[in-house]
Amino acid sequence: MVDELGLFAGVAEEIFQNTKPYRELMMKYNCAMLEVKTKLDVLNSQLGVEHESSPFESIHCRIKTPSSVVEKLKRRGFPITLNSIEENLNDVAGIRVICSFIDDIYSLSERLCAQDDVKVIEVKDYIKNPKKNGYRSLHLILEIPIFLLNEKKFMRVEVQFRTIAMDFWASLEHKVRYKKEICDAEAISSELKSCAEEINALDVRMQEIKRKIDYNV
Ligand code: 0O2
Repeated sequence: MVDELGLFAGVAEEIFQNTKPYRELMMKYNCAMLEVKTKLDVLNSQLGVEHESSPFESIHCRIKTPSSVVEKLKRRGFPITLNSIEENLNDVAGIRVICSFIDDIYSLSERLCAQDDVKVIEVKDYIKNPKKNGYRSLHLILEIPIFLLNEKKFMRVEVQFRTIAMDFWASLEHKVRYKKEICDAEAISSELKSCAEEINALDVRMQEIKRKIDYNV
């Protein structure tokens, strides 16, 4: 059964999807996402040459779907309008950077944040301060200028940095979170939490091995 808000959200999603202003806004988010991705690619190439190994393994970009935009605004109690998207959502444009080692996450993110056209709005360090469920990642909310035909506009982009192991964990946990009926959900959550601790211990050990190899100690 669709409630009144659900029905409204459905209509809003349809309107968003089919209007030019919405497509224009998403085009701007897409441009900002490409700007940040290029910055990360450049850093990866240069650090790769200097240190003979690239800091990230893979990079994934996505623009939130209209249904996901509407769902998040609705869930947070914000108006479902274009202005509200820009004011209230930080992750319409999202980039996920997957690194092998925790140190690479910090060196890449520090170099990105130090660039003079990047404004750091927020840093959420779920590696140093993991979520209760065991979730670990470093999240940056950045603002970056894009240059359009007749304007310069600042747009927000969320960048998530994770190790391969953290990403493996988060992908499975994401599935569990969005699945409606799960048998023994409590046991699964506690199993996942314990896996998150093991994964962290492994990330730390792998980092230490790399340090020994790099510095020959
Ligand atoms: P989806 O489907 O991945 O896009 P903010 O965006 O800063 O206003 P929010 O959304 O609470 O506030 O920020 P937070 O906690 O930094 O989470 C943003 C995103 O991080 C989430 O987006 C997920 O992608 C990821 N994330 C955060 N916590 C968890 C977690 O416990 N498990 C997993 N698997 N991912 C997590 P969305 O919009 O929730 O979802």
